Amino acid sequence: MARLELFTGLAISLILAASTASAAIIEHSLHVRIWPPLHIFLAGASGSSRNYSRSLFQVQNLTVRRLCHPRVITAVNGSLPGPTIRVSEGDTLVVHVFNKSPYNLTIHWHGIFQLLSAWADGPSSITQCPIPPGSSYTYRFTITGQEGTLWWHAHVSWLRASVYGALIIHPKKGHLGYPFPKPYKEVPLILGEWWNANVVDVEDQALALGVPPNISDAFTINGQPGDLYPCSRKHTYKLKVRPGKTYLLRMINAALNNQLFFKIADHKLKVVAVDASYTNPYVTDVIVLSPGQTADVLLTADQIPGSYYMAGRNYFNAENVPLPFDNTTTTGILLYKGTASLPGTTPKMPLLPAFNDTPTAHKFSSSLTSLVGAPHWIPVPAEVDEKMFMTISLGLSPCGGRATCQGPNGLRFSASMNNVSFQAPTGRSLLEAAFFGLKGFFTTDFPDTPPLAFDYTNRSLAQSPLGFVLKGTRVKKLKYNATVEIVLQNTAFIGVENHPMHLHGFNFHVLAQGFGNFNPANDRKKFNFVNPVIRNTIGVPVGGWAVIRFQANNPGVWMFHCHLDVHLPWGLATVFVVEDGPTPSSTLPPPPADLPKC
Ligand SMILES: *[C@@H]1O[C@H](CO)[C@@H](O)[C@H](O)[C@H]1NC(C)=O
Ligand SMILES: *[C@@H]1O[C@H](CO)[C@@H](O)[C@H](O)[C@H]1NC(C)=O
Ligand SMILES: *[C@@H]1O[C@H](CO)[C@@H](O)[C@H](O)[C@H]1NC(C)=O
Ligand SMILES: *[C@@H]1O[C@H](CO)[C@@H](O)[C@H](O)[C@H]1NC(C)=O
Ligand SMILES: *[C@@H]1O[C@H](CO)[C@@H](O)[C@H](O)[C@H]1NC(C)=O
Ligand SMILES: *[C@@H]1O[C@H](CO)[C@@H](O)[C@H](O)[C@H]1NC(C)=O
Ligand SMILES: *[C@@H]1O[C@H](CO)[C@@H](O)[C@H](O)[C@H]1NC(C)=O
Ligand SMILES: *[C@@H]1O[C@H](CO)[C@@H](O)[C@H](O)[C@H]1NC(C)=O
Ligand SMILES: *[C@@H]1O[C@H](CO)[C@@H](O)[C@H](O)[C@H]1NC(C)=O
Ligand SMILES: [Cu+2]
Repeated sequence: MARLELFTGLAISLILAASTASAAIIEHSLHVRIWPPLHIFLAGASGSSRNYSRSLFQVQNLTVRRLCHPRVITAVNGSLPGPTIRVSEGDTLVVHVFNKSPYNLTIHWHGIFQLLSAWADGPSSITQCPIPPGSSYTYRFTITGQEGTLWWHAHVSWLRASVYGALIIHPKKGHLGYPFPKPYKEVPLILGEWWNANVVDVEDQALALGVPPNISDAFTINGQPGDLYPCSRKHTYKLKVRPGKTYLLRMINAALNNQLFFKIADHKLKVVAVDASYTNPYVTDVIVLSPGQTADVLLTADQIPGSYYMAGRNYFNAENVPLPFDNTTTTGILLYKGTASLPGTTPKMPLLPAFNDTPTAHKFSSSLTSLVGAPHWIPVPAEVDEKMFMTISLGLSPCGGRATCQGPNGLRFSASMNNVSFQAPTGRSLLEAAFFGLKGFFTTDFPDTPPLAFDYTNRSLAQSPLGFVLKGTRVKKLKYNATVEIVLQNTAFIGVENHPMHLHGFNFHVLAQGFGNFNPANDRKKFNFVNPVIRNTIGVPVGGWAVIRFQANNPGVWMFHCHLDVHLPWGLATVFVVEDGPTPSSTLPPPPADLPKC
């Protein structure tokens, strides 16, 4: 029997109905908070007219001064980060993107379901060919069944280093509102990564040589590195707060290659949602975000009025990797109104976790649970149609072409899932190829299990020849509405590392996660079927595993990939091709007329 504690604080006992029941629910006594109180849950309004929100993105060169020098970056509407988009759940968003940059461009709406609008998802070569310089494309999609903090970013080469911004979905007017007291103010807080060099050059150089790329020079908060870096006093984000008030920080990790710890000196933080899914309130002094992840965090200005640093730095967890990493610290200042920041006084600095503090990172990510009954909450799909076991590996591949690679034995660094290193198609996007039935762009033989079972996380695998991998454009086909369970298993080829795996088109439930090799006999018992966290990006623990479930209720072509931009072009990706359903409302419409051509 499960003990359910109402949001109101009331405690009741409830046997969960058979629809979501599983052995685990019945056997274990669980403490579950449910929101909203049942009488509110039964209420509800519905409108039929649709609201449009139109936006224009001008993407072009921008010269900004950072770390003592002027630099040219690619940016949207002349700002870093780009503009924040605010919509209400149910709205249709129309964004005209004009590419005035010198690079091929696409924009991805990270975490948006894109129900029947896969053509607007954005990953280059997957759902569209890129928008060439001097051209434009209009992204058009309706946002249904989700609310909270998401974001948009470039999904081609490394451009998202500076082409990113917040996408905030408010609850529909007249609906339930937030499952927590309305905050005094809402503040986007975007963590980013800064390069002094041109990021496209950094990526091109690394891929030409087949070696890991150069590292970044700074981290940023809302585009500002903060005053621990040279010449950056003026480039420090400041948040002024009123004593006693509560602020909703809409946090996003937009960094390319680094997971980050974040703290504010002396202040507790309360997580109320991640990846635009409400969570049980989780009080912590540290936030841990992988690239791609978001968190809605309540901050109450309840300390002695003064100034406090907020700070972020690397959670660097790669083992056996003698490479340098960005070990710098970004800061912003939390300033209580009415307190002058006196010259010569420095704000109080939080003590950040050690770079390799995996216990802290794991405690954060494994403590999050979904808020049962909150708006858009859905139960875990009970029946599983497709069971997959996917290894996630670094490795080495043939150098290819006439290039000469500087990786071990003249090979190139690479990455794979189930021993397939993903190769993007050329000439057409996968979605066009799937939609029009074009042959020769992909095969549907992505394996459900790795070709070989081995001791996946044994550290002596580092130099194993089994880490050799070939490229292929192999996808997994799914019937409309199939429920999919995936065991994600990291391997120790080259080295172990936490990989943030991001699924396009769907949210998933995270049933369990752990270290070492997944052991079905023991680890299935740990599955949370009651209130597992719901997200679109999961940091698969370093040298460990995670299990996710989702329902393929959206026809289209959906990428599933590592959100570290160092691993994505190495091939750490696969693709789901979800078939149309039986009705017009489960059938993907044809592409818009302005879909870019290759
Ligand atoms: C459109 O917006 C109006 C005003 O904000 C709101 O009352 C209405 O419910 C919205 N309609 C839909 C379908 O979201
Ligand atoms: C971007 O800038 C254009 C003008 O250059 C403006 O019309 C548009 O509203 C801006 N977009 C956003 C989302 O702020
Ligand atoms: C934009 O920046 C790139 C790289 O710095 C440069 O090659 C290009 O000439 C610039 N384009 C314009 C229109 O300024
Ligand atoms: C990468 O770093 C190396 C060593 O510091 C430097 O020589 C090279 O120019 C850098 N590459 C780019 C594209 O900035
Ligand atoms: C960061 O790395 C540099 C170069 O590897 C090193 O000199 C420095 O001491 C490191 N700083 C910290 C805070 O670890
Ligand atoms: C890892 O593999 C090596 C070589 O096969 C073996 O000797 C060792 O016992 C394994 N380590 C563990 C922890 O199982
Ligand atoms: C992966 O495939 C390559 C090429 O076929 C093979 O050499 C290697 O042993 C395979 N590794 C694993 C772990 O399956
Ligand atoms: C898809 O599955 C959901 C719930 O699992 C069900 O309500 C819906 O009817 C299904 N749709 C189709 C077309 O099978
Ligand atoms: C830009 O995209 C086109 C079409 O996909 C492709 O042919 C071209 O090589 C790309 N350019 C660069 C610099 O990647
Ligand atoms: Cu990765």
